[in-house]
Amino acid sequence: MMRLDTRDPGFAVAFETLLDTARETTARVDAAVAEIVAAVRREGDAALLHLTARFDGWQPADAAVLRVTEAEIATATAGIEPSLLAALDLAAERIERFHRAQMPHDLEVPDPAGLTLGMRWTALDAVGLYVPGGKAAYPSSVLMNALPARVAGVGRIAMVVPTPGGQLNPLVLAAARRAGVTEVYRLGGAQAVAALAWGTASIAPVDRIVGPGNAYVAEAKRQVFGRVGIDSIAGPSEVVVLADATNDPRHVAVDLLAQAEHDESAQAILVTDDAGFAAAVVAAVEAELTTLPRGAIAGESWRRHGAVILVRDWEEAYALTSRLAPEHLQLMLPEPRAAMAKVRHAGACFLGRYCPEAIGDYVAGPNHVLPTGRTARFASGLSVFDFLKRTTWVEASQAGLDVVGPAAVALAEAEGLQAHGRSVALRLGQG
Ligand code: HSO
Ligand code: ZN
Repeated sequence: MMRLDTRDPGFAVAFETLLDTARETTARVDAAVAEIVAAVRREGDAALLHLTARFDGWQPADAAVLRVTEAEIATATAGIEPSLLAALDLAAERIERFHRAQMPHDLEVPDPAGLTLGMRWTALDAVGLYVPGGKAAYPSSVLMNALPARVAGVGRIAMVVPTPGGQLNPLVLAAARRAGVTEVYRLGGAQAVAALAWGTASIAPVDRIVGPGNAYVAEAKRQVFGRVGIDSIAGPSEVVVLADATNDPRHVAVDLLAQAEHDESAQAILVTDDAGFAAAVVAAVEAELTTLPRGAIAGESWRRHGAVILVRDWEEAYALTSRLAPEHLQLMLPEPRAAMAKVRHAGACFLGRYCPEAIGDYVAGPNHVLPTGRTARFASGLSVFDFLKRTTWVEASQAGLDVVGPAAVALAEAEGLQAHGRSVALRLGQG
């Protein structure tokens, strides 16, 4: 864990190191992925069958087996605790409500020249959702990815999930059903991404692919980008907590560990103005680590990437936080809204002492798919906008064309584009 103090002469250099340290070393898998994508394009379903045998260790009898049936979903989800289903439902309702409120309105702009200008929003036709297999499969992430698509009005949501042990995760299926996923396939890796992008005889192609995955999945998404849209490639998760000494050190400690337990590359940073409080949090982190089931992962993350930054005042804290542009920002300060106004870059903010990030991960309503690795400087979390596109339109009358047409003719002539000029000039009664 890094300890930084803005009073130290070496602070600027140390902070730069914190900013620039890459937390993830991704293996180069581009050639292997290119081969897989090419095989799926060339052989379609046949490639999916042999690649699934090779990478997931089971041999589908034919392509029809890849599709998970309604009956299978019903059987798999039958044993789920009703209280767990109720929790999933509460989360889904709240996520839906927040995303519904995001829906934008079409625009119609009358303009002084007498034209009418507009912009219309329409949903994508079909979206693919990648869900990692096994333990990395979070039902909450299924809700967070699928519900915005559903709310935006996407008609087809095709989910792919690898099943190396042959096992489907019941709660993932329940989340998919609740979120309105229309198709589920037992398929993973680069081959699943390729199938969604290019289509096969049994899987119709989609227009955009979202959802987290391993290095192969991320690289496959990069390679099919252009053919389809993709979401941003997520890096390891991170949180910055701004907390003053009036907080309970244990609360702050577990908030930091909630991030750290995601994986060894996750990063949790505490920023505070009180050295005694910082020490108390660090001690509480160590104490909690001894009992956490994922203590080994969280401990590794905390030791390798964790940091405590001691500041002279909160203005300093806001400036440093803006430079960190964290995925998650907890503002455990007396006036969190005033604090939020001063931080320019953060994926999602959690205001006050009673607002741990975990609330946002599951049930608050805003999306938990957020920009990582300082990309909050220019990127935003997943929303309905990822599943909508805009069409602009222009309506012109003869009178309107009379006003703006001559300028278009002049510009067309300057660009040497005769037909452009004539298409306007003829309507103006010239030539
Ligand atoms: N904190 C993660 C999302 C998540 N947490 C899913 C628990 N489940 C990235 O924002
Ligand atoms: Zn989380």
